[in-house]
Amino acid sequence: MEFVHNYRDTDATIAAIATPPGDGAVAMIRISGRNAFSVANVIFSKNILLLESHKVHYGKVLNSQKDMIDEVLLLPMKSPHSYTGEDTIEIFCHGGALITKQVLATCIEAGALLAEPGEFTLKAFRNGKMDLTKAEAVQSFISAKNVAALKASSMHLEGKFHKTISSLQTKLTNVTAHLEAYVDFPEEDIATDTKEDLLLSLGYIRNALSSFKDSYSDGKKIKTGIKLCLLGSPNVGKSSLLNTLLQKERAIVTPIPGTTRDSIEEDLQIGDLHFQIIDTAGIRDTEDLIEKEGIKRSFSLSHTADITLFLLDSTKEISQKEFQTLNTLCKKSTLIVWNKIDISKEPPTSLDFPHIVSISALQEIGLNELKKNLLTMTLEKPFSKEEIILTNERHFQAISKALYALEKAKEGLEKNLSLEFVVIDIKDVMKQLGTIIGTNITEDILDAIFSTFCLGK
Ligand SMILES: Nc1nc2c(ncn2[C@@H]2O[C@H](COP(=O)(O)OP(=O)(O)O)[C@@H](O)[C@H]2O)c(=O)[nH]1
Ligand SMILES: [Mg+2]
Repeated sequence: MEFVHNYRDTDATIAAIATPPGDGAVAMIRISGRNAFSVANVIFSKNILLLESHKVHYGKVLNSQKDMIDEVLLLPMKSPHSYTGEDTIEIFCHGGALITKQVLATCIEAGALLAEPGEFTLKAFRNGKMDLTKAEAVQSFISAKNVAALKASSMHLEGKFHKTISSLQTKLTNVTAHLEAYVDFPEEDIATDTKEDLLLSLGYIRNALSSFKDSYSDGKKIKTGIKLCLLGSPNVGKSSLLNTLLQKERAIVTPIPGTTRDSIEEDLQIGDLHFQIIDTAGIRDTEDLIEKEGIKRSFSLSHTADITLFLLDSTKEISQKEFQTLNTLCKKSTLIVWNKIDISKEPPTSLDFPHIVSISALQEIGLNELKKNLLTMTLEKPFSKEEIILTNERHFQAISKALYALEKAKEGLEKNLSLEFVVIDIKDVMKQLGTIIGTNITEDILDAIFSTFCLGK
């Protein structure tokens, strides 16, 4: 067997299993880099160099003793027409976890290096196959837990965010060019018309950046999911509501108060969004140590939740304890849920809360109204797949810094500060925006971004 030596430089030849771990029908091993074809040639039963690119070829993977490991389909892709832009080989083998590992081990034995997380996409970025926003969107796209996250990342994948940031960069370059002309001739004052035009441009850029920044509060929730906490006295129907929403008997329901003592967390899909719903121990005064601890947890879970559903039994008057708890809740993020309306006529008390619904967890009445309330309470703006939404913390940080520098530049120009300083601030804005699309980025930032990727991507 002939060995090909690689060093971990940008065109190192790397290999990884690209399909998820475990047994499956088919698995895929990907090799990319300068020596991808020679590595594949060592392990494949046919001469790769004679095979047509971008066509699938049947053959066998052999180990160094020429024993057959698996019958496979092999897809060679000649540079630059591949995901990474390099010579790439994709091997489709039987999807057994052991077989897949053996095929990969043969590739490594033949000289490929084991890929690090995100290394294929890093190569694609380095080779100009995609800009940084697109590369990052690949990971969000794969890890999307709900339709909204999928749609939000597809906007980035299509390059719309990149295009917008690039066009803002062009505008900033124009503004800088104008200002620098004046910096070179300090004896000349900037014409009022020109100054107005420049301020207008900066205002336009500020608005665009602001709306990106604002979108992050929704974007974060879309990406990570929204935490819902069920809170209320014992026996108001919290566990019944959890079960009804999940459409399965997840939590134990009994007429005995204090049944739920620990919190139960489950995933729930409503509309395009993803929620984590937490059932908690009912709040009451008790001497039971375990229940006491459970109640303490109920409160702290409610404090960290995005939305608290405070359940009340509509057949009963509100208790002193419930009034106490209501006073501690944030009105904006609390949904008051009057339960058991199947056996009551009307909620007994009117409450000064903006979000209130009446339901029957048992008879499944009012659940659509409850879901509608949750969706409107969650997002600042109704989700639109046409709009760019920031879901990435790194982008949010860069936009925030850019916005800060831009405000400074705008103020400097308005107050007739020395234009040199204004130019410095604008260049800072451009630098921050550059880190988003990857024109101005250091190796350690790249490392941080790509190390969060899954292996084989
Ligand atoms: N009639 C009626 N009973 C309900 C409703 N929701 C829950 N219950 C009953 O109330 C009791 C307590 O319910 P549970 O879900 O365990 O309350 P939790 O202690 O708040 O979790 C059980 O007997 C349920 O069957 C409802 O909407 N209508
Ligand atoms: Mg319960």
